[in-house]
Amino acid sequence: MSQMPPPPPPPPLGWCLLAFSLLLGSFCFSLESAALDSSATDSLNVLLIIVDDLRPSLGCYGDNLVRSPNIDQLASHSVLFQNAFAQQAVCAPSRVSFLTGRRPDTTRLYDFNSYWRVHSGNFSTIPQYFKENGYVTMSVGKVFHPGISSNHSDDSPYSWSFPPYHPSSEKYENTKTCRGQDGKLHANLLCPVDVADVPEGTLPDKQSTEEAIRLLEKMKTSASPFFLAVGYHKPHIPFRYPKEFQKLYPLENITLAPDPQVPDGLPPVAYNPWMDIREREDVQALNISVPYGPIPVDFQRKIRQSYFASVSYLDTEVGHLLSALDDLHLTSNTIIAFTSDHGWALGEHGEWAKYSNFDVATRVPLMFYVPGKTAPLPGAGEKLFPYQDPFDSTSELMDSGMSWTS
Ligand SMILES: *[C@@H]1O[C@H](CO)[C@@H](O)[C@H](O)[C@H]1NC(C)=O
Ligand SMILES: *[C@@H]1O[C@H](CO)[C@@H](O)[C@H](O)[C@H]1NC(C)=O
Ligand SMILES: *[C@@H]1O[C@H](CO)[C@@H](O)[C@H](O)[C@H]1NC(C)=O
Ligand SMILES: *[C@@H]1O[C@H](CO)[C@@H](O)[C@H](O)[C@H]1NC(C)=O
Ligand SMILES: [Ca+2]
Repeated sequence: MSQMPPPPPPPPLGWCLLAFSLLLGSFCFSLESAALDSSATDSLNVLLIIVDDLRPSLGCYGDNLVRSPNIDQLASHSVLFQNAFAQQAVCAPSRVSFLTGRRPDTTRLYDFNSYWRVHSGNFSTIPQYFKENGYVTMSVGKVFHPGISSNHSDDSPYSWSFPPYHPSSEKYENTKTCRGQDGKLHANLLCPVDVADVPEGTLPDKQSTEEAIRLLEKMKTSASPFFLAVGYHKPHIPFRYPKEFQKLYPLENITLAPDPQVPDGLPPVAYNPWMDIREREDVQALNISVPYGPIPVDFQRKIRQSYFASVSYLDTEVGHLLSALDDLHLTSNTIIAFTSDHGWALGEHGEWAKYSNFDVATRVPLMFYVPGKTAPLPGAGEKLFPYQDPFDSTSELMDSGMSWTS
């Protein structure tokens, strides 16, 4: 792999299409009645939806419990990758890796403490590549990890045409806004809320959807194509979500992980003691032993319930966003990429949260909708997609795509 991406080539479609045009099908996005007219526009727009800590617990990945009708609907028009794995189950290293198309060994970021442009190499990013090729690039919510790993600016000005948007209510995420059993407000892990009662009367992902829709409305009449990245916060902890979503998952319907015990002989290095969960007030009160726990089984069920409820809340926000795209008649000329920065263990082998290298923590949903091109795979794919090298891997994938359809 070369140190820098190749010089900007003429094709306007960008990495998603280039790297993932391995499947060529033909269909119309059923939500949008307008017939596709490939001559209507030269450059497709790109909507990248990047979710925080979402494992593929989604209907479209065969989960029978989780309600995710909007993401499933997107999946039904997309190429869905069954074997997509993040490079590392931690936000900053994973995001810097896939946004630069380089492994953590190259970006030299395994934590949160350095900015790749000064620490390892002045690598271009996917949005930067679009920006340098005539796109208006926009960031809403958590796209780059905040802090020094993106120079406290989400890699501005290199990646974005104007300053990224962050929802104002994000600052309350870790404060005492969760009603506990004692009737008082706590900084809990489990945090179903009445949205009317929380500070500002809204939640970060709702604000991000609203801002993204505002930007889409603005871009509708723009002469330039756009690359809009929308970074959703849920289901990242705390599980702070509108409480009505809890009703979708009655506790009596929630099972434990199929293998909830820490296995005998597990090498300690393979295990991560989920310290971020332990810091929450409701978990602290359980006095769980470090490093292995266990978490009491009724609380395990509650964590799973709240994770799934957060996923359904997220799904609703994705639905609002995609409906707006449709209402604005942009679905016929916008590529939609949907993914997450890593997964999350929900009690499998006694493991919780991210950080480990088990599949549940590293596997991510990944799908691409390309107007007029994509259709779901006829069967589950077997190939690994290691999140690498979007700039460099085009020719091989293009060839296999061509032969697949012929
Ligand atoms: C890093 O790359 C950007 C463009 O990709 C360029 O504008 C900037 O000058 C470079 N910085 C250094 C230190 O080379
Ligand atoms: C990081 O941000 C600081 C402060 O805005 C700026 O002076 C510096 O040039 C940025 N680093 C790079 C590599 O652009
Ligand atoms: C809970 O499980 C029961 C029994 O399988 C099922 O009938 C019911 O629909 C489930 N409820 C929900 C909300 O999934
Ligand atoms: C917490 O658990 C430890 C043993 O695991 C015990 O010694 C301690 O007294 C407990 N503390 C509380 C507050 O229950
Ligand atoms: Ca994350």
